[in-house]
Amino acid sequence: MRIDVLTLFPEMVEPVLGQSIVGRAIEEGQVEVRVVDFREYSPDKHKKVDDMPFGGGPGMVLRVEPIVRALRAIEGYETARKIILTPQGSPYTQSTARTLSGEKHLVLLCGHYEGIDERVSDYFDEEVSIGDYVLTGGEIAALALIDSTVRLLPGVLHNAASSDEDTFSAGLLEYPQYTRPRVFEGKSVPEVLLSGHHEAIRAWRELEMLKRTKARRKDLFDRHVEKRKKKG
Ligand code: 6GU
Repeated sequence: MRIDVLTLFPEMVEPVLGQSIVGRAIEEGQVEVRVVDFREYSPDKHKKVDDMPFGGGPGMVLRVEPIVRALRAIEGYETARKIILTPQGSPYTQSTARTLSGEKHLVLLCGHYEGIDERVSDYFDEEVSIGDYVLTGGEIAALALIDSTVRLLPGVLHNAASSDEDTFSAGLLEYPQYTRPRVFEGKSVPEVLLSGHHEAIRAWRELEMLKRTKARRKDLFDRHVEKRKKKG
């Protein structure tokens, strides 16, 4: 997979990509990420990338020319899946990550300031938001999208079972995990996990997933119950 990130803050993105599982995937060549500072594509001599909104109002708006020029400089941009990161986008979910992990080439545009000139959207396929809160820019959202997508690429998670057991793949939150020591400051690991009784452990974990999901994510719990009803 190839990923191009269009941003005004490359130094917010680049160092993060070198770390952990994504860093290793880049080193191993499973993904190639390029970070492009679209300020370099501003057509004017002051390299201005924003301007006042037509119609008035607070803040500044990202101009269309630097973005479209930077996009057109990306090799193969025509066939890439082109995504704008903005709080105005459709919600990003694990299912979006699964879909994107099947793409050959992604282009991610990080918005900033009050917004992006609406005409930019004609050059992109979709707009995506990572949740109902406002970030100062799309960089952290782009990193979340890259991280969640790259970990699903074949061979990136060396333990293949681990992405199938993900929280949202099953539609439930995960069960609680424990490791050594067996007792810490008087807090014991649940007895069943030490029993070696595989069926009892499986049943306990399933119940914990349901309890936790019901308490924390009633929306996911209700959907899970509906799905089970339909299956009969
Ligand atoms: Cl994609 N961008 C910004 N600026 N804020 C966000 C977001 C994106 N998703 C949630 N909040």
